[in-house]
Amino acid sequence: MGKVAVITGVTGQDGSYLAEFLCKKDYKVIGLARRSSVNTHERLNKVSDKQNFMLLESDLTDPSSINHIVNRYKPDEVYNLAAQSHVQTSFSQPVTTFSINTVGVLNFLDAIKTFSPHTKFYQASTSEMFGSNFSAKLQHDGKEYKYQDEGTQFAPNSPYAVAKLAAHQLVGLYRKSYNVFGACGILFNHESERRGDQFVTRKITKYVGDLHAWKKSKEGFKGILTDCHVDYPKLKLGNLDAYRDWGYAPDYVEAMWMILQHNKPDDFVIGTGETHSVREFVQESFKVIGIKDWEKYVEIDSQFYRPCEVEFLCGSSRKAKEKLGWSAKTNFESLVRKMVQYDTEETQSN
Ligand code: NAP
Ligand code: G4F
Repeated sequence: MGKVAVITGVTGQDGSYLAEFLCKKDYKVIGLARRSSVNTHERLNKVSDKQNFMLLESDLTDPSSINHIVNRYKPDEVYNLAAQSHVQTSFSQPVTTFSINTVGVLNFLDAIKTFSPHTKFYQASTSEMFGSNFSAKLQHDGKEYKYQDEGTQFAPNSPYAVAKLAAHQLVGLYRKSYNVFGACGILFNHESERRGDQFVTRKITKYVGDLHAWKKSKEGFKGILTDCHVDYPKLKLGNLDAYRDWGYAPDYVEAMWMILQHNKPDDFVIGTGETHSVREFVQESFKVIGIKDWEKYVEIDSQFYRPCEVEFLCGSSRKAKEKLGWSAKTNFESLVRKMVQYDTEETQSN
């Protein structure tokens, strides 16, 4: 058996892909999940019966459970992916968000310092920490290219981002003060067939999948959907003009692993370098099922606007490419197609 890795947030999108990735690399994988009154393990179908996968109950906000796990298993690597990860929720639940996203990280860092100083720690930092800031350079065609990289100043615009920035800086502090191998991946938005449906991409692709099924079930359906008559509930969205750099989650969990294999603890921006608006995501999703006049199906609803927005994100991963050999493999169009196709399929097995 290879190294021992602990994954917090293993029931989430990234945690489940990372568990599969590390199991294939012959790690002994210990996934941590908090107690729930309902089953939250549906994303773990592909690893739950693997001999080298084990699921333990633990809540990130409870130091005794974290101390126990770090002390008992003394893992080679910890991937801290657990979080209250929904930005809008952080405005209505700021204290919970801080408790999980900052204090939870501190619980782990301190446990490593005290019980297992050799353990390498990966922290799931986020492009949200940049808030409204970006860097810019002039391209050959005279146009300005706006991006964020490791040199861009942080200016968080939500309780979520402030909490994540505090955690990011705590990792740096434990690295500097106690020599803990703590590294952060500053990941830009990454999506997949397993993305939670509160996030805008999956909300859109699930709607498009359901609409497609409804259209198909209608009498006389012949294939391409050009019907202009809409008598189906509308898709309610907030700000369509925000730009995000959307990548594919399985590509990104590989970057997490590469970050911990680097010869020193460091921070890396992980993104595709391409940015699209929410509007473009909607348009592209409807295009997959043959609908051009998508506006007919979409309604703007102010409840999905945030008190403070991040308008533009586009990650330059030059450092990750040079030092880790990582770059995104999946482009925007392929990502949207994968998600829509999954949500239009009757048998879903991803
Ligand atoms: P996700 O699907 O929302 O998963 C979050 C995970 O955290 C879930 O397994 C959740 O468990 C767990 N969790 C929440 N509170 C917990 C607690 N108190 N104790 C233990 N576990 C807890 O998020 P994701 O998209 O996979 O993202 C993974 C990490 O990367 C997060 O830290 C997120 O903030 C960060 N990030 C994500 C992106 C992105 O675009 N996906 C970009 C940058 C950074 P339950 O199943 O019980 O809810
Ligand atoms: O899908 P979102 O909720 O993702 P957001 O806020 O960018 O956060 C995600 O990515 C971060 C990395 O940058 C992660 F750290 C974080 O954990 C999470 O994974 O919203 C994307 C954009 C926003 O501008 C939002 O205002 O879509 C806009 N939007 C418009 N209508 C909507 C909606 N967002 C949601 N969730 N729901 C809507 O109806």
